Amino acid sequence: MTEHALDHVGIAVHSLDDSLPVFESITGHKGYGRERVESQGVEVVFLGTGAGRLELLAPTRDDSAVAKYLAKRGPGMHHLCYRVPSVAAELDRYRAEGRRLIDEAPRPGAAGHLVAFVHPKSTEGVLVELLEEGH
Ligand code: CMX
Repeated sequence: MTEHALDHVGIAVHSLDDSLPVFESITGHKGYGRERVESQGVEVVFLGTGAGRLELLAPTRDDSAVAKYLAKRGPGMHHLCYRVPSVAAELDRYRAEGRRLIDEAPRPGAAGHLVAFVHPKSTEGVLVELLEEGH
């Protein structure tokens, strides 16, 4: 079995302006890479490096996945993102295991990385993001 490194933990928040200082205080890291990802209806910012990296996500539209999550569950852990050599190959593997894919093919995510999401109902209640190494 191939080992996959955790790239980041995604945390849903209502407002980056309000929540970033809280997580800067918790982690001791300054936020960086703040960016709007219009295709996902989110604005994101990252903190830290390595396996402890966090991505804060705030909705930019009422109909976005993160807005729906916040309305239903409030702020909190939203997803785990794993780095993989090939998102397409990993999607094939998940498909072969009978898991429910949100993205049938890799697509561009934050910072131009190739990503895909797997439905939390087929991964023990945790939304999984796959991110291609080097892209
Ligand atoms: N983690 C765990 N469970 C989640 C979840 C999450 N992040 N989001 C939704 N769910 C649960 C819901 O609570 C619900 O459970 P119940 O049926 O037991 O109540 C179930 O999944 C289905 O939820 P839903 O409301 O019917 O479906 P949604 O329309 O909210 O869609 C999901 C859920 C995961 C398919 C959608 O959020 C999605 O497509 N996510 C992938 C894209 C994404 O999250 N983008 C933002 C991040 C972008 C980035 O990092 O750049």
